[in-house]
Amino acid sequence: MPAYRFPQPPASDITPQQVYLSRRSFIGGAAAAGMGLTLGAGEAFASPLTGTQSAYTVNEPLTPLKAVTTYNNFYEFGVNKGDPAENSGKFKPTPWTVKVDGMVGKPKEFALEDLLKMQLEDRTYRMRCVEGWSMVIPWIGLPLSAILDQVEPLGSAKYVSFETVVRPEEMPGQSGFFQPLAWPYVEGLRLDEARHPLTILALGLYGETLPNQNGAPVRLVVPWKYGFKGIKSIVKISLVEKQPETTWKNSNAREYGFYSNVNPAVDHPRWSQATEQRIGEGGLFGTKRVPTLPFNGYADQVASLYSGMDLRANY
Ligand SMILES: Nc1nc2c(c(=O)[nH]1)N[C@H]1C(S)=C(S)[C@@H](COP(=O)(O)O)O[C@H]1N2
Ligand SMILES: [Mo]
Repeated sequence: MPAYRFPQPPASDITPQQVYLSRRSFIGGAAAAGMGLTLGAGEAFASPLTGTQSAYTVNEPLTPLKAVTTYNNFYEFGVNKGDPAENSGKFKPTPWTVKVDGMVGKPKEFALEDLLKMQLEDRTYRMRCVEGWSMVIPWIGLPLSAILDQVEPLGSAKYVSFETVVRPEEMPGQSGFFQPLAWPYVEGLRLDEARHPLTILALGLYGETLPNQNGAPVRLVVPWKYGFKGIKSIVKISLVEKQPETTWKNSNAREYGFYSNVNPAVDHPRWSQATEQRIGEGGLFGTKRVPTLPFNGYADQVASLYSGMDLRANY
């Protein structure tokens, strides 16, 4: 990632977030349908996506929807934080299929409709970007393990690799003179990380299908790792034997490793990882920083995956 800069938190006087919050509080109540319709009029909630409440969810102030959808990293649409929202209008997230192949008993192509029909869950997660900022985002998605179970991984499969779509016609960052990364964007997890119940494929946020800038129509979310592991607009998932290549490690292996677990004790070579700025908190030009937690606060659930591992060597 380019030089570190303090983010400028967008204003938080956002009605869609309030609409979402009111709608959530009605879920399960008899008033849901009628009130939802009233609140949704003229808003982006004409086709709300809902999931069952999940135990894997944090109860912390949500980052305003406006910030979640205008302060993004998605280099296929440009390298500046505002680029994905501004340049992703031509991107077509439907129709869509995700191909799951490799060392599996039953390779399968999942149409977006198949994914949307699976058991979706509401998952509010803390998200930590390696650049030093964080958000709290109410995702809707499904455990990645549900997909993996369907394709029946073979004993030889040890890792899972992921690939983003390549569409220079629709993604200006893939067609310009300056190509910041090699495409496709690729990511990977160890199979046990991929199967961990916290790991999800997100299909929506704030009660709506994913905006293009957030990785429509389907992206990975691994809340105990730095944000760049959360690969967007996924077209392929492969079960493999060897540790897969990952985009940021390929781009700069000294600064970005395969594991990328959030770790306040291991600095990035160019800056400390001890604290973070919650986007949208502390006023328009707020620079208030809060401590970063080991594994982004999910240590109780995931630390055992790495027992006996040197987390400084495996960054
Ligand atoms: N394909 C692709 N996926 C990507 C990126 C990218 O540039 N391309 N950026 C990553 C980074 S660095 C972060 S912090 C998150 C940001 O997700 P958000 O914009 O939904 O908050 O997406 C990740 N996934
Ligand atoms: Mo990031």
